[in-house]
Amino acid sequence: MASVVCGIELDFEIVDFVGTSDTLNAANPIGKVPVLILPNGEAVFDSSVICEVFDRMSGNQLIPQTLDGFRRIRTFDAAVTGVTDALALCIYEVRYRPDDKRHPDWTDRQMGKADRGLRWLEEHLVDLGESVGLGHCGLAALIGWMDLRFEGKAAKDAPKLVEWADEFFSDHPNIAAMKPFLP
Ligand SMILES: N[C@@H](CCC(=O)N[C@@H](CS)C(=O)NCC(=O)O)C(=O)O
Repeated sequence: MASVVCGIELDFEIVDFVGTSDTLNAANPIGKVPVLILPNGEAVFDSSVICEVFDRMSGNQLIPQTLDGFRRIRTFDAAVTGVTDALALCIYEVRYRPDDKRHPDWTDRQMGKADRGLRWLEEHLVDLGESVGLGHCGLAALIGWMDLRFEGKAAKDAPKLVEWADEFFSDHPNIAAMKPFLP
């Protein structure tokens, strides 16, 4: 989504991050997606770093450069990332741990972080401002991903965010085309 905003064309390669992928681990030792491979073959990883690279490549199309704008959007994005990370940990608890090793209190703790983060995002939607940038892309990606992995949760717990995303995707079909999907 951020690449679309910045007018940067990418070739996409789908890799399996659930199992062990030598291709992914060679590009990112942490074994996580996304990874950006530059024309010179260098790898850039962690979505926040990739977005900062896009931002610089595009003359700051993604991140405001005023102190106040920077603080506002980076903090908004940190909340999006925090919700995503907490929900991902809930998925991993089920995906990677056998039944008898699961710890519901720990999962509840992560879900509490996600729920507080979603409420915070609803209260701070105004921080996004008019110009489409990092905060819009992060939130749109989060809601798109929740649709896949936590069907119905966003509509129940964060209806304002879903309303915002519906309008955003309908206003920006080129960004909507980049919504998360299951291969
Ligand atoms: N902080 C990283 C998180 C990326 C992340 O957690 N990606 C997940 C997929 S949504 C992943 O690759 N998980 C595989 C794993 O944790 O082994 C980022 O924003 O790039």
